[in-house]
Amino acid sequence: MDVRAAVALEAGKPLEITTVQLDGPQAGELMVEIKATGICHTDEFTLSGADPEGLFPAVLGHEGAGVVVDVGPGVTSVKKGDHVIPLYTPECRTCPSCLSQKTNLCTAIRATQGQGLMPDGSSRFSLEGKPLFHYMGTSTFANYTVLPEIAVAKIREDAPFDKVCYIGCGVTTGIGAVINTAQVEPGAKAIVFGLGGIGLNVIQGLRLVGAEMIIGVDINPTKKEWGERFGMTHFVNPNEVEGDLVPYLVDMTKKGADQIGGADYTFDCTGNVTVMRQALEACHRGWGQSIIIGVAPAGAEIATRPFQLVTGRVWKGTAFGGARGRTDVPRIVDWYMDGRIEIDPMITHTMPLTEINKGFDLMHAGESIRSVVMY
Ligand code: NAD
Ligand code: AHE
Ligand code: ZN
Repeated sequence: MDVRAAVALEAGKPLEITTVQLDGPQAGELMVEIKATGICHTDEFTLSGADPEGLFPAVLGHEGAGVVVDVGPGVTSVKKGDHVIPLYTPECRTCPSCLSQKTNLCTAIRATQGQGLMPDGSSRFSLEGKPLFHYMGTSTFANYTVLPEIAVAKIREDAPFDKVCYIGCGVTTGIGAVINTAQVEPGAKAIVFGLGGIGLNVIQGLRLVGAEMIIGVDINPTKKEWGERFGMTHFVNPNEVEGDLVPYLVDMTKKGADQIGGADYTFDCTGNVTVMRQALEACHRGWGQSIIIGVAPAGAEIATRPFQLVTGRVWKGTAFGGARGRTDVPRIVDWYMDGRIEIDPMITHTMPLTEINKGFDLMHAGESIRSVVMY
């Protein structure tokens, strides 16, 4: 069938809004009418050519919400009419990773997903007879997409698509990094580097768990007001700090008898490897944990003196906030619907698919927190 899509024809070029062809769902798959999709920095990372796994031409997008319109043979957990959020981290519940209960990184379909293909090794999307690659197993920059059954979370029907699509990546990643990955305790001191669509959700996660000190760090001064809106207690613009940033941050966290200083938890939400080092080194000696959320370009590597780890600092990473999508995403939707977490103010811009490139321009200019395309 014909569907409308924003196609990434090649790296570094704006998306092309056009009609593409989508084949129906095969066994174990379903078709979803996407009602809304957020634009995450990771879409821009891949479109820019910085992603070592990036494939072109492809239908990008991984932060969607929509309605199941067709199911293939053997699909049992969802039916036509169900409201769903696509999952770039699926949850099969049977692979060794899912069964380990130690990770959310389901491995059931990761190999084909990384090749831009459905689990049977083929693509459902094509343009003028030539296959287009899927992206992160979701391809939400199309008004219809096909997904494996294990890659959707069924959600309640009263949840607004144009808001809960953000739970498909940004909200879950930020809040999950706090709750699942770092397991931050009440009273903790935390530093969040990068106050964009992810960092602000880390901040609201820290507020949710009762962190006492929440320092936000961003080179964009407009982010001070944004951070404070969600619970940040202190703001630091590295460009306004005289001398090294790390000792400055460590000093801020010194309190009472503890004159060593350093945060209990730090979060990198920039994807910049220099910032990742600062985040680790701003942790408290003996126990501070630094969580890497940002994704870094092909070829980039992190570095620090091993002494930083010898003296008890811990470097950890997180994908999708450690969330098991089919289990956790419906609960996060409930938290939003019950008013426990905020989403609406972070969605600063909405646009039709025809204007999706404007969403990328707003991100580049640092003017948006989240842009959402409404189909
Ligand atoms: P964004 O563009 O909305 O925000 C990035 C923020 O970082 C901006 O406010 C920017 O001003 C700030 N920044 C840039 N350089 C900085 C520096 N040197 N020091 C301090 N602040 C700086 O991006 P986003 O959507 O919030 O995504 C953030 C990162 O997280 C990206 O790398 C994205 O690809 C990644 N991400 C990872 C996951 C995951 O599962 N691990 C999920 C979603 C996004
Ligand atoms: N393909 C990149 C890495 C991209 C990456 O790490 N993606 C995150 C999600 S970012 C969402 O906005 C992720 O889920 N990672 C786990 C995985 O299995 O991809 C690269 O560097 O190769
Ligand atoms: Zn994302």
